[in-house]
Amino acid sequence: MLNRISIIGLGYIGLPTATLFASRKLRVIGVDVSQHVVDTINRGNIHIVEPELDILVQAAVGAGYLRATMQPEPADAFVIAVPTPLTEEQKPDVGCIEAAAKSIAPVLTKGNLVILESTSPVGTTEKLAQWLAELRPDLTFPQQAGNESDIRIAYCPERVLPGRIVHELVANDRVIGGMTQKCSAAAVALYKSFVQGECVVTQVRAAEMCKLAENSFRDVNIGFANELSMICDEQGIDVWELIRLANRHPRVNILQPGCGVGGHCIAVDPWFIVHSAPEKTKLIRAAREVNDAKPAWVVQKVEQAITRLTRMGIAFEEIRIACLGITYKANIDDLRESPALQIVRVLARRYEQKVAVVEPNLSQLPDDLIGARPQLLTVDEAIADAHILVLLVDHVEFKEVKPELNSRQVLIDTRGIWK
Ligand code: SAJ
Repeated sequence: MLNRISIIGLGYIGLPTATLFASRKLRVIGVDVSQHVVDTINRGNIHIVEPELDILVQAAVGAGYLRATMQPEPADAFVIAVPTPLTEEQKPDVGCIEAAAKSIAPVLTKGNLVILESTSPVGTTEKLAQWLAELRPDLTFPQQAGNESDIRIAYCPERVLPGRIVHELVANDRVIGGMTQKCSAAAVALYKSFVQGECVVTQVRAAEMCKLAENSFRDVNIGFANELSMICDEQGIDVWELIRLANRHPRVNILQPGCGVGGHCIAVDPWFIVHSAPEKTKLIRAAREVNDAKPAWVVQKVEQAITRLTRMGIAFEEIRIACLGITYKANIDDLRESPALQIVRVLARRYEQKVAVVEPNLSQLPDDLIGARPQLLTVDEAIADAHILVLLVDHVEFKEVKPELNSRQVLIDTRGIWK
C-alpha cells in the first residue's frame, strides 16, 4: 500500500495534486524550494489563485494530512511536478527535474514509486531513472532490473486547465507510461485514489510525447484561427461569422482567434518537439510563429487607428487608448506569457500617458507597467474616455457590456465579443 506520498514542487499542479491525495486521507508531504510557499501552505493558505483550492488546502492541512517542508523525507511514492521552462534559445531546461532527483535520491528506499508529471522532452523519464541510479548504486532501477526493480518509475503528465484544475484532476483520463508493467500498475493504483477518469497505460516515451502533442495540437489549431483572422481582416470579412458558418460543417471545428497565445504551456511545449526534430516540425514551428506574431499585428492595428483618427481631425496629443484585459486568458488573474500584457507593454512604452488598462481580475498593474503609468479604469470609464478601445481578453465582465461607440471611437476587438 502507498500511504505516504511526497509531492516535489507545490505550484499550479503540485499543490492541487497533493491536496487531492490528502483529501483521500493519504499522508502527504509537500516539498518546495521556497520558504514562502512552505510557510503559506503550513498556515492552511495558498500562494496561487485557483477556484476551490483554498478550502481543500485549509481542510487538508487542518486535518493533518498535508504538510509542507523544504527538506525531502522518506515516503512510499514521490510525484515530481516542477517547472520545465525554455532557455533563451527555445531549448527545454530540465534542470529543476535534475535538482528534484538529487533531492529525493538520499531518502529513496526499496519499493518506492517515482512519478514524473512535469511536461518534459521525450526521454526525460529515462534520464531521471539514470540520475537516480547513479546517485543510489545500492538500489536497482527499471533500466537495470526490469519488472524486478527496487524502485518503480513512471511518467504521468498533468493535463488540467487552469481555472478548472480541481475538477479536471479528478475527472480527466490520465495517460500513464511506466518504465515496466509493474511501474505502470503501481502508478495506476496511486492515481486511482482520487482520479475518476480512466488511467490508460502506455510506453513511457509515448506518454511524454502525448502531453507535447496535446498542447501542440491546440497551438496549431489556434494558429490556423489567428491566420484566418488576419486574412479576413484584410479582405473585409467578419472572421467570427465565418468560423460560425464553417463550423456548421460536421467535420470542421475551427478554434477562436485572439491577440496571441499565452500561458505557460501552449506557447512553450511545442518548442520541445521542434527542438527534438528541427527538420520535421515545419507545421508546429509555423503555428508557433503565427501565434507569436499576432501581438505585433494588434499593435499595428492601433497605429493604423491613430492615423485614421488624426486624419479625421483629432489631434494626436488628445488620443487616448484603452486596453481591455491583460491576463493570458479570460476570467483568471494569471499573467504568464500573456500576449495581451505584451501588447500593453509596447503601447505604454510608445504612447505613455495615452494608454489606460481595464483588468477586472487585478487590483493593481504589474510593476513595469506602473512605471509607464497607464491608468487602471473600469469598463464604463474606458468606453466613455477612450478614442481607441483594444479588446484583448474575453473576460465575462466585458461580455456583459454592449458598448455604444460614437463615430470618433475605433474598436479593435481581437476576441469578437463587441464587434
Ligand atoms: N486561445 C485562443 N483561442 C482558442 C483557445 C485558446 O486564442 O480558441 C488562447 C487563450 O486565450 C490563451 C491560450 O490560447 O492565451 C491558451 O489557453 P487555453 O485555455 O487553451 O489553455 P491553457 O494554456 O490554460 O491550458 C492548456 C490546456 N491544454 C489543452 O487544452 C490541450 C490544459 O489542458 C493543459 O493541462 C495545460 O495547457 C498545461 O498545463 O499543459
